[in-house]
Amino acid sequence: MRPYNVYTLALGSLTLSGVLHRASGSALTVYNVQGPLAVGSRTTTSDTATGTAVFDPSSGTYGGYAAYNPIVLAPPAVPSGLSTQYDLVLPGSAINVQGLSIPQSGSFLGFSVEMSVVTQVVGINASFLQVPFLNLMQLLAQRGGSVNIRVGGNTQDYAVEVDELTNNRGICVEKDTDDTRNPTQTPTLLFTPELLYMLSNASALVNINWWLGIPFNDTSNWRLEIAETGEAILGDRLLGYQVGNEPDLYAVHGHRAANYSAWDYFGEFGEIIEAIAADDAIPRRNNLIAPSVSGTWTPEEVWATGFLTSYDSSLGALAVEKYPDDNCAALYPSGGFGSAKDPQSVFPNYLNHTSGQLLVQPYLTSTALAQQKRKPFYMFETNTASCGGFPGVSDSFGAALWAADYALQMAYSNFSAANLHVGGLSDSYNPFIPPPTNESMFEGWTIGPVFYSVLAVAEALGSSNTFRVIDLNANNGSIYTPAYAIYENNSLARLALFNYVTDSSGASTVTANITIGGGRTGEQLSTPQYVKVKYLAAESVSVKENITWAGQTLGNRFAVDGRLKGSESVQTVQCSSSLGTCQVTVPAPGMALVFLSATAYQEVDPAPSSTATFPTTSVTNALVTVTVDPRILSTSNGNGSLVLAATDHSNRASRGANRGVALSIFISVITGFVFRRRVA
Ligand SMILES: *[C@@H]1O[C@H](CO)[C@@H](O)[C@H](O)[C@H]1NC(C)=O
Ligand SMILES: *[C@@H]1O[C@H](CO)[C@@H](O)[C@H](O)[C@H]1NC(C)=O
Ligand SMILES: *[C@@H]1O[C@H](CO)[C@@H](O)[C@H](O)[C@H]1NC(C)=O
Ligand SMILES: *[C@@H]1O[C@H](CO)[C@@H](O)[C@H](O)[C@H]1NC(C)=O
Ligand SMILES: *[C@@H]1O[C@H](CO)[C@@H](O)[C@H](O)[C@H]1NC(C)=O
Ligand SMILES: *[C@@H]1O[C@H](CO)[C@@H](O)[C@H](O)[C@H]1NC(C)=O
Ligand SMILES: *[C@@H]1O[C@H](CO)[C@@H](O)[C@H](O)[C@H]1NC(C)=O
Ligand SMILES: *[C@@H]1O[C@H](CO)[C@@H](O)[C@H](O)[C@H]1NC(C)=O
Ligand SMILES: *[C@@H]1O[C@H](CO)[C@@H](O)[C@H](O)[C@H]1NC(C)=O
Ligand SMILES: *[C@@H]1O[C@H](CO)[C@@H](O)[C@H](O)[C@H]1NC(C)=O
Ligand SMILES: *[C@@H]1O[C@H](CO)[C@@H](O)[C@H](O)[C@H]1NC(C)=O
Ligand SMILES: CC(=O)N[C@H]1CO[C@H](CO)[C@@H](O)[C@@H]1O
Repeated sequence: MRPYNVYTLALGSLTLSGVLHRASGSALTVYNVQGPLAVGSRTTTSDTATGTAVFDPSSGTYGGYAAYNPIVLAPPAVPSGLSTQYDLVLPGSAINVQGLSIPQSGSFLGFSVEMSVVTQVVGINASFLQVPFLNLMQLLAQRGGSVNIRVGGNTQDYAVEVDELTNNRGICVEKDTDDTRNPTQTPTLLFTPELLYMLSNASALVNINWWLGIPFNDTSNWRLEIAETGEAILGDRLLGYQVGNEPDLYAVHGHRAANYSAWDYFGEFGEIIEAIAADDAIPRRNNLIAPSVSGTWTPEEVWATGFLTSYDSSLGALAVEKYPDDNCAALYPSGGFGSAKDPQSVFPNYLNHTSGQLLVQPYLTSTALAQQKRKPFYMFETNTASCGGFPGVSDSFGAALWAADYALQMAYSNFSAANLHVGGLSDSYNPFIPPPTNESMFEGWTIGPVFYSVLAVAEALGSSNTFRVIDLNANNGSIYTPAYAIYENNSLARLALFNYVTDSSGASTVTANITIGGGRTGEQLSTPQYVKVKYLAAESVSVKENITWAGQTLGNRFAVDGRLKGSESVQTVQCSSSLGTCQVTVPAPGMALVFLSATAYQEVDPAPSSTATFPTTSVTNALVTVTVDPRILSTSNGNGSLVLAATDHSNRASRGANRGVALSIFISVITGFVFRRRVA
């Protein structure tokens, strides 16, 4: 691994001697992560990356970017009376199972990228894509078939599409810095169609599909340009348009009158539908996504307006947005949110099965209604906590277990997609984040533990779009050891077994005794001779580092290029034919993904040699030069104009090397793209 540079060492010394040490007690409080912000009275419970943080080693608390906060909390104590062995007697055939979900796709768990952050994570413009991003997405696409990403958030409502940006720096999105009007500090974003070309070019390399949002701030002057250009440029890659982002917070944010209600939203939605209908440049009129309420209004309040009946033909999907908690008081100390929550005391809220169940409960009526209306139902934006997340919680291994459990709970509850929010450097919950711009010459990316949840869920739900999920209420309903069964094409294929407990002694390792079939009529499947098991593992729920999926890791902070490192380790568990059981252990903490048949396993296990990612090649010192292997590009999804048929890889590598030390990781990406264009 590359040595850390000075910045990292400075951070390291602060963290290790100072903050980290105190963090092992319980009273550590991390406030003002983002620096003071001048805001109005109430602000936001949803997330927008705003402001910049100042790294201030002289202060008692961490003042750097929340995305790299060094806080490590104490894991909760081992619960008493944990039952460490339980039976799972499961029908092999779905015919004998009550309550399975609707069929799910491996892209179920995707991402929501704040519009203002898209040029940090996806690319700068259409010819400058972030290779670590492509690699990460490719890991998911290989497992789940495709990746779905929503580009939007608070910033989408004030975004303006323009032909050209005035301070042309080659970046396709720009903040209008003169704009001080917005009370939540949601910046006005200016973007060019190049943004959409950029997304399209990413989709030509990796199987990524996109959701966008139509700005909704100005009902007398709809800005439909994104819908006009979006589909023309993205074609089938465009999944739909969100119309209204958390309208239930518009009043609180000062974006509408204080009495703004679900009825007002209903009315405005009707108006934009008319505007779209009158716009010949928008070919599809059935792909709108609404109402995206965040809990201030219930979905029922919106349904009560007749929304679903009135707008049936315009709606492609229904959606809500929800974070289980918020860290607003810490983020906006004078924002009227009361006193800041202590991350240590909220940590246990994420470390049990109840969290995901409570999160989906308010939506069960709506997911059933959505099925009746034949519309998918999405959790369009979510993560551990709004207003930046809780440092030490949102970026812990515990959050990875939480997000995987929550996602499978949503899948079981008949949601059809869920998007983990990527908010930027001011947030501690990012699934992935590039280094700050001024560090991009030296550093790699940083992975949030919740990225591993997406990887695990993509594997659990596979790529056949036939997977159905059920919460097994396992271990007599223990909140610490939930388990899900996943059926494919009516046959039991996989199990996801969790253990939220941290116990290095091994005494809390849980064993599931799995029996399949059990003599039921019509059962094709019985307990197999062996099962394959992949573990999501780390030392404790508190750690941010050394997290592994099937023995491989993406790397620690600033060390990620988007490829899994180390050799894959998949356990083979022999089953007992005399007892008819397979005993699978789940470490404390950890998650086990159990593959119950050779087919179930082979489907998601790309042979390492066929792992089609975009390799980076280290050439000089601490610098990394990125090259894109043409064999990989030509076998990757899509067949866009950027894809090379064949080129000599060594040639490419030497081109990178020739550019020498002054080149950043990103410049090399350009080399790749420019080069491709020349030869294409
Ligand atoms: C699990 O299986 C083992 C070995 O067959 C047995 O000793 C144990 O009692 C079983 N556990 C439960 C909870 O049934
Ligand atoms: C894309 O960004 C790169 C890197 O900043 C820049 O060199 C290039 O000119 C930009 N392309 C366009 C079309 O602006
Ligand atoms: C909506 O946003 C646009 C772009 O930021 C701005 O020009 C316009 O004045 C806003 N309209 C309202 C009613 O807020
Ligand atoms: C809501 O408030 C606005 C002024 O802020 C007022 O014009 C309007 O009549 C009010 N609507 C209702 C339904 O009270
Ligand atoms: C489990 O999680 C729920 C919901 O987050 C929380 O209210 C509860 O206190 C947690 N239970 C324990 C024992 O930590
Ligand atoms: C999900 O939908 C299926 C099929 O309609 C239904 O049987 C099941 O009860 C639903 N699950 C939940 C948790 O609502
Ligand atoms: C990057 O910016 C941060 C925050 O302003 C600063 O602490 C750090 O030293 C800078 N790094 C470099 C290499 O300039
Ligand atoms: C299962 O849980 C219930 C309620 O928590 C409890 O009463 C019962 O004793 C438990 N059964 C076993 C076998 O542990
Ligand atoms: C599931 O069914 C589909 C369609 O019948 C078939 O193409 C696919 O191979 C099946 N998958 C498995 C694992 O049986
Ligand atoms: C991660 O693993 C490495 C190598 O095993 C070890 O040196 C390091 O201390 C670990 N880091 C943490 C935070 O556990
Ligand atoms: C890709 O595009 C090339 C040229 O446009 C075409 O010849 C080739 O058949 C395409 N391949 C696939 C797999 O679509
Ligand atoms: C496949 C694809 O969308 N290619 C686009 C990449 O971006 C350029 C603009 O820079 C477009 O011209 C291509 O069509």
